[in-house]
Amino acid sequence: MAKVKADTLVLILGDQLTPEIAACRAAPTDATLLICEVASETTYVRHHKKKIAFLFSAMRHFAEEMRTSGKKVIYRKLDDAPAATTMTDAVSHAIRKTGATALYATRAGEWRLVHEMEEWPKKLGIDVHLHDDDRFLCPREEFERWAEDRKSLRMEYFYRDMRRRTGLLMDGDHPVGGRWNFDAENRKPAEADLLMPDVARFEPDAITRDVLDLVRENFADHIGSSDNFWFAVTRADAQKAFQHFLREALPWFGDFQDAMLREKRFLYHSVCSIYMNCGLLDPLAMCRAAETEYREGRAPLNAVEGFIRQIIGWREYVRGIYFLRGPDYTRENRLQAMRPLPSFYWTGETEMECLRCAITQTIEEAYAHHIQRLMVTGLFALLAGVDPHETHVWYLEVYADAYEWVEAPNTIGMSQFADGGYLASKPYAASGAYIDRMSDYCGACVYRVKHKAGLRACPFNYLYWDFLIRNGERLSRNPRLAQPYRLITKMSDARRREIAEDSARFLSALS
Ligand code: FAD
Ligand code: DLZ
Ligand code: SF4
Repeated sequence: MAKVKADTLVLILGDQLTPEIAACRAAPTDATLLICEVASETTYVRHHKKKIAFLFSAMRHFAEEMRTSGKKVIYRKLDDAPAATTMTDAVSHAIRKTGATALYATRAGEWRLVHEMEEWPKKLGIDVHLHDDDRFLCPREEFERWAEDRKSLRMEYFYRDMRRRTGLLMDGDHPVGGRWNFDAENRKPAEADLLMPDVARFEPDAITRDVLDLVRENFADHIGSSDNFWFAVTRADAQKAFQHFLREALPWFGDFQDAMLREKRFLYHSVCSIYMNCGLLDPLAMCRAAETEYREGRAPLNAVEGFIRQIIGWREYVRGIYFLRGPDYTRENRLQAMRPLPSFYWTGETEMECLRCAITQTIEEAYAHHIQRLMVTGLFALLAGVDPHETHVWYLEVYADAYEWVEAPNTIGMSQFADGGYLASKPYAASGAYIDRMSDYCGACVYRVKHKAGLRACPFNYLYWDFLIRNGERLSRNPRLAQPYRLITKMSDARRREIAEDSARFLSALS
């Protein structure tokens, strides 16, 4: 790092890449921005190669953007000497080099780093100003107040509050179209269609190519490949990617939100979480732009409402839960699931076509859409009784959009039901029939989705019942599971034995 004098430093983390971030707004305008590539951030879990490449390139481009706008910037590269293992090391080093007497920073999105930052006022020996991250509609304290007197938290009521607060899709006090939620219309299976749009792809420039070399050299043993890198890495290109989604995919987003196709990895999804979560796109501005598409007749209400609900509803809600439940949330395991994550999650080598497709795509793209995460990889881990912490680490590592505040509630709460129903009212458990209805995976699978038992039967079919029977004590009183538990009470002993034997055979082969 070159010697520079600076009175005040503003630390910008890799997922805070906007000049509107709280610390930047609070600091004096002539403060020096500090952006650091730090080893511990790349290895506290072993992030996917494309995730590291994306973030480092976006950080380097953001530094350029800020310099061009007249800001002073100190950028620390991963291999700059002396090595900085942790964020605290990197910041201490910058303070020594610059003689800075004040540091501004915005609180991180993961407890691990929040705790590290809270030590800084003591450790760094200069004035430290920590600011809440106010890029979210619902501040942490407000979510706590909202949750305080409720027996169970349900996203739908939170979402309605966010609609009222933002005025998005509202006609006065009423939801546009007379209903808050059009989800029931958003469950159509898709058919492979040559006219289906591709995701917006961007050619790596010199900065990205440098980063890709660095990743190849330093992270060879992390999952995935850095080849075929197409993410946007600047604010301008992320905006182009979003505009591409608005034009080419939003009108069909609702209808096919839950669909899965072997040859279409992105369907009509926005593929924008990557950009939103690191600060390149502003979620509220995106929702307003989507609303305009509806108001001006270019996209139907079910699509636009669905898209807006994911962002001002689910995205805000899971963040509220993450901070409300505290740092131990990722250790929740109410179903006491203990199985190690099967090794095919790291290779995609399995005969189950749905899992092969979702995992191979994840390894190649660092992306899978929601239903692949929830109803393929998540569903299998749930039914097989995989330790939810191992599943959580996998999701945090493999997706380019993954940060604990959003990943952990989705994995621990929604997908693995490991918090005992705090986030979701029932486990997302299903047999192979669900995957068959929503995808074209089963036709290409060695297993038979219509078979209930035996070597050729779809494993989801017996694992579903085995999961419910195994967890009967904990789940049978859940009113939303009354119907399957009624069927279980009517099951013959022979059928129960068959389910137990098929499941035991399959699961023991897994390990
Ligand atoms: P779209 O389908 O285009 O949806 C639009 C936007 O809505 C997304 O970009 C995202 O910002 C938001 N959104 C949609 N669903 C959710 C949700 N359940 N929670 C929060 N925001 C949502 N999302 C992440 O951003 N990071 C994660 O690490 C992450 N981990 C997940 C793990 C599991 C087990 C599951 C089931 C879901 C996870 N999600 C995560 C939520 C969701 O799968 C992704 O946001 C979505 O797939 C991103 O793709 P997209 O941008 O094409 O989304
Ligand atoms: C994910 C990530 C990675 C891989 N590397 C860095 C880094 O080198 N420097 C940095 O400032 N941030 C990085 N990040 C993002 C942080 O891990 C993220 O800010 C925290 O996890 C909080 O969300
Ligand atoms: Fe997946 Fe079962 Fe369908 Fe095979 S048959 S693709 S394992 S759901």
